[in-house]
Amino acid sequence: MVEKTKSAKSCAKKSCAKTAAKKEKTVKTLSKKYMEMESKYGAKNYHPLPVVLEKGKGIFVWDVEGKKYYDFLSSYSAVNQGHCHPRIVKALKDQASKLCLTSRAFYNDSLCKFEKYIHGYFGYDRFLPMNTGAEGVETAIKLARRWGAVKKGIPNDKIKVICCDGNFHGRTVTTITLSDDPSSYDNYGPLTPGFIHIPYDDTAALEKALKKYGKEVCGFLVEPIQGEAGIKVPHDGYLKECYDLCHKYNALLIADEVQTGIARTGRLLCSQWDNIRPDIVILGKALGGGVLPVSGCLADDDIILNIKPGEHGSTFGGFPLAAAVAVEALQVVKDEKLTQNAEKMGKIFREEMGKFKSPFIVGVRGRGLLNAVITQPHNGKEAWDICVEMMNNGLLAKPTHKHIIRFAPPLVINEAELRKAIDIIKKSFKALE
Ligand code: IF1
Repeated sequence: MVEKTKSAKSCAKKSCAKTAAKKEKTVKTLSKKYMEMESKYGAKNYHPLPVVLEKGKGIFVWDVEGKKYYDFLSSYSAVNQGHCHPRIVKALKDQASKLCLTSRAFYNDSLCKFEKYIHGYFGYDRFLPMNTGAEGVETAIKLARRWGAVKKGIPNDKIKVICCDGNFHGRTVTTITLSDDPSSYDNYGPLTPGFIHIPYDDTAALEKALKKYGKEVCGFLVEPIQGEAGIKVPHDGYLKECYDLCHKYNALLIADEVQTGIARTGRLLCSQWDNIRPDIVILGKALGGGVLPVSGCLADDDIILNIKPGEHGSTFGGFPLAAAVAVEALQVVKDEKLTQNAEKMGKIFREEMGKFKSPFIVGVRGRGLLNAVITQPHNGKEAWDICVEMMNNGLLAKPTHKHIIRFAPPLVINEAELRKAIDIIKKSFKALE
């Protein structure tokens, strides 16, 4: 009997191991199928983490095998309100059942309400709606250049915009011209003239450039915190110093708040940390509530009214569906106090990760819920390996510039969820030590 039980047991153990292996194999099969499909038919302009997502709700996403993950990327701050927010999805469905698209050849009853709402929300005279963040940046550059030509009297072929090393403003030919990362601009042919590069977080460099080129400078384009560069938080007062310098030399301060805006850093706009009101504010990402690309520029009349009818636009810019979604996306930020929550949760994240000792970690930085852990290779492992380990443990994040891991969950995360996520992060670092 004993013998039999033993063999029965070992057989049971073997079969359950086989089932587990089979399940493991099955578990991988569906993901593998989709990844191979993309590998066969898709352009190869990305290198995603090996996870295939099919559902999102709040701070969580699920892969095609039903595994649940904390989303700590939030589609690079486009999902601040959480995945598939019920109110935002409802606004989308309700509008979609009425009227989706009219072009700007005609008026509609959705865009005007959005324009009035966002005027009252941020306190600028007007809003010029576009779709992607890059289009928002392009629009801001055109607004500033037009203002420079018409209001400052800069000769058309002399107009200049100052921008910062380490920036990320998009992937169009002009926005890659702003980049100092060859992988962004190399081998794409001639780039757009009229840009001056200076170091980020260096007021003296800005003053020097304005002293030299000031008469031809229409604007200074800057991210209040540099996202792609690795969540680079400038010194306190940097933006205020830049704002004062720009106005001293009659140039516009253009804040790219595509990633830092809409409550992400613990203020409605990151610029508010320095109590300044930029001359042009570029919005995108979370303006679309994580369901649609909605972007655009906020500015006052003396800047925004220099572009006349027919001189700029976009088929989908501010279309009824986007307008309805964006109003609800902004209202959710207010109703659910996401700005305050981002500041509170961000402090907990930086405090906990700041105390955590790991041979991989050389620093933690950020503002609100836009944070990064700066790592160094250890034990032959680096940031990518940590992200794969976190993925296996149920949390998604991705490195930028090889060694910097960005952690940016949806702003709806509560303290209990944040602490559980931090435990997963710590466990993953520990596992690779
Ligand atoms: C990708 C980066 C982040 C932005 C700022 C404009 C745009 C972005 C400050 C353009 C977009 C996105 C692009 C996205 C990954 C992500 C990103 F890694 F590319 F650099 F967030 F840091 N201004 N950033 O961050 O907005 O046209 O994309 O709507 O290209 O995969 P977009």
